Amino acid sequence: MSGKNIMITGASSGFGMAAARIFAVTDNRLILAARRKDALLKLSDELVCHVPVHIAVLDVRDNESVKACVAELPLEFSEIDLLVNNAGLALGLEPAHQALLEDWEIMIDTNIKGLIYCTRAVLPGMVERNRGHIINIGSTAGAWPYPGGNVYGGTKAFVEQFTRNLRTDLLGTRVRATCIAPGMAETEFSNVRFKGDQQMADKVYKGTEPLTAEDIAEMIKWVSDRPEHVNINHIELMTIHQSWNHFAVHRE
Ligand code: NDP
Ligand code: 8X3
Repeated sequence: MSGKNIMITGASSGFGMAAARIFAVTDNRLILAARRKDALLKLSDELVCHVPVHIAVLDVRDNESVKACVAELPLEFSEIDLLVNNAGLALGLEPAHQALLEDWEIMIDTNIKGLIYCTRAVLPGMVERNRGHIINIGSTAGAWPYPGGNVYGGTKAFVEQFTRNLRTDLLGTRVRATCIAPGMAETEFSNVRFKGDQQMADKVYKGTEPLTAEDIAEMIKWVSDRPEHVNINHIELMTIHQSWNHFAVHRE
């Protein structure tokens, strides 16, 4: 099979948009999902001269919208071969005792519940056809703690372990599951985290050469292009400007 039906959530920006561009090649068909209709339309206009594109304006937190989107896909898009569960966000960097509960709820609803809604909507068809691939976007924050990472890191740890558990449930099928865990990458991510404060967002990347959205898109494509009997379980990547820290010690 040459082309694939590829659904990418969070395609209006960052990794998702770069992945849409990299997959806009011969015989693929793209389903691009996000909340911002204008950004999706603009991207669709750019890509539709290369491949068929279906845009899905939806909030992944709304399970009814997710189910309807998948159930009502035009016939040529309806058999999804690859789902890239990428939609997600961090909100705030305050310590746990000061963070806003509402921010925590939004991260849980998006990064965990949204991801499982999309998975649950698409997976039965993949299992029935005995082919398909779910690529979940985790984060280094899911494995490595940092101050203020509290619930964001927790949601990405969920993505990590959920991906492993998916593959164990899928054993005996030819449906693949992968978690890609990037470190810091310059996208709209920090602007969203700091609620529109671009100066704060810029500080995150200042003096470094962060990963780019294209770096992650290339990784998604590479994982997806492996022969069908090869399941990449997990990939973690960072810019060479980032590493782990030593244990922190508080001294009186
Ligand atoms: P961006 O902010 O650039 O993109 C996030 C995308 O998610 C947007 O397209 C946004 O679309 C979409 N999205 C957010 N909430 C929802 C929602 N409720 N429903 C539908 N779509 C939604 O960030 P990145 O590209 O960097 O982030 C993509 C993923 O990668 C996220 O899961 C993030 O946690 C993860 N990640 C990011 C890293 C980084 O440093 N940038 C590193 C590691 C992981 P819209 O607003 O139009 O809905
Ligand atoms: C995004 C990377 O380090 O801001 O997941 O958590 S980080």
